[in-house]
Amino acid sequence: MTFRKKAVKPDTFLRSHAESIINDARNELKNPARRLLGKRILTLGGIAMLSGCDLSNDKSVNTMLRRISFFNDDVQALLFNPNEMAPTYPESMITRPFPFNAFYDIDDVPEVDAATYRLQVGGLATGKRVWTLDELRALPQESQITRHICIEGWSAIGRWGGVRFSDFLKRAGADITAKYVSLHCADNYWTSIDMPTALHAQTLLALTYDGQVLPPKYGFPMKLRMPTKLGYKNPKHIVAISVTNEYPGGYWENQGYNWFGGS
Ligand SMILES: Nc1nc2c(c(=O)[nH]1)N[C@H]1C(S)=C(S)[C@@H](COP(=O)(O)O)O[C@H]1N2
Ligand SMILES: [Mo]
Repeated sequence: MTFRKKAVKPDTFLRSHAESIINDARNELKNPARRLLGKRILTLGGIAMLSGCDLSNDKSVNTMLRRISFFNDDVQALLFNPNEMAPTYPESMITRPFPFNAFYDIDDVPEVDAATYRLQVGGLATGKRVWTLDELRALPQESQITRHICIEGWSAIGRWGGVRFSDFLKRAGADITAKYVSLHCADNYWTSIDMPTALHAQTLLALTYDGQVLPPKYGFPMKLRMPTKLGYKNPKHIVAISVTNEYPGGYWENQGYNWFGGS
């Protein structure tokens, strides 16, 4: 298996990842009334309760994180709680500048033309199949401040605004009993997600970053923002969405990254 960017050992990932999560946890655990919430914040999948870690110290958090990384996709899917929200943050905690990442350098970010851009909807959907940017902008918008966690060992908090993906899927007449939604990007990157995550209340077709039109480096004209999933599951520059029962894989997933990739 060949990685086009540096492959990071799970250990390295977990160590840096653990640090930010432990910080969140400490703040949450200070207030006993919020203990349960604190636990849920740490789970990245609600598995803390099942793994028997009390999450009161760094060691148990690390143990849990290690266990998460060995869970397979089916178990993760089974444990996914559609009603569990990823933590949100105050504006003061936004990471500035927000990091850029892709399988290429920043100079090679694709330029998508707003006027000719079309989002194609394919597969198991009976509604509108071609969307312009203006049509997407005309849908009800919401915004969220959440943490993006990259498997290469960094995390950052940002603010994204856009259309709730479940809302979009309903408008597109998607068959929400299908297993997968695949997402294809202008740079030929692609990924795919499970339907429960597609329908999660925090899954957003993001058109803005920090109140501005989504800049090219962060995925213009549109990315799928999922705070319940790791960075590589958050595709930028999406040009086509497909609803399907056939496993679509993904750019990094096909090179060994865990498919479920989240909580
Ligand atoms: N189209 C596309 N989307 C992508 C990627 C990519 O290379 N191409 N990289 C993924 C990875 S690994 C990360 S960490 C995030 C980085 O998003 P950011 O540049 O907004 O920080 O984008 C994800 N989505
Ligand atoms: Mo990433």
